[in-house]
Amino acid sequence: MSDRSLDRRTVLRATGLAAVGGLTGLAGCSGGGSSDGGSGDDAETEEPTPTPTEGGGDSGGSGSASFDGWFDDVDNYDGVVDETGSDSVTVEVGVEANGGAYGFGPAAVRVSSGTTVTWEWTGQGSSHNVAADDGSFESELVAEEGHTFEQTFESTGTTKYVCTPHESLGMKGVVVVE
Ligand SMILES: [Cu+2]
Repeated sequence: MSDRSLDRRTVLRATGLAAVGGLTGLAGCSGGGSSDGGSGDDAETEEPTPTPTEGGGDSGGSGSASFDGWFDDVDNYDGVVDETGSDSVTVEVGVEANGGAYGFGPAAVRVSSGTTVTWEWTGQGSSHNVAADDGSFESELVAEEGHTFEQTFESTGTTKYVCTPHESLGMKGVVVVE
């Protein structure tokens, strides 16, 4: 299969080369700049044939990497922190980010299914909450340092969440369960 296509390509290339060679030879013989236009046209016609196009590969994985733009306006997102296998995973609420203490730390975390994630308030940046984008959980809105909120993630998938009052500033996070 590949042999056949290679053969065909070789034949086409040879033909193209012969044609180009002939033209080049002619141009060389005439030696003048006046034949530029003509040879340019011919080169354009030959070119598409010998060029095998191997997949464009346009913007494939970037969408999932940034969670479909979820973190575009989140300045403390620095990749997904891998906490798979950890017994306890803590995310700080109110870390320095997004123009104040308006971040989750880390913004994105990966955990094993069955893991309980504990959000712990730093006491910075006034009142925060933790509210799932899909409505599956929502903490109370509090400012108190040391306050905690827990959520156990049983099923695999990605859960996006925000701090409701600071979502527009970029106080957003993700828990990836695998
Ligand atoms: Cu907040």
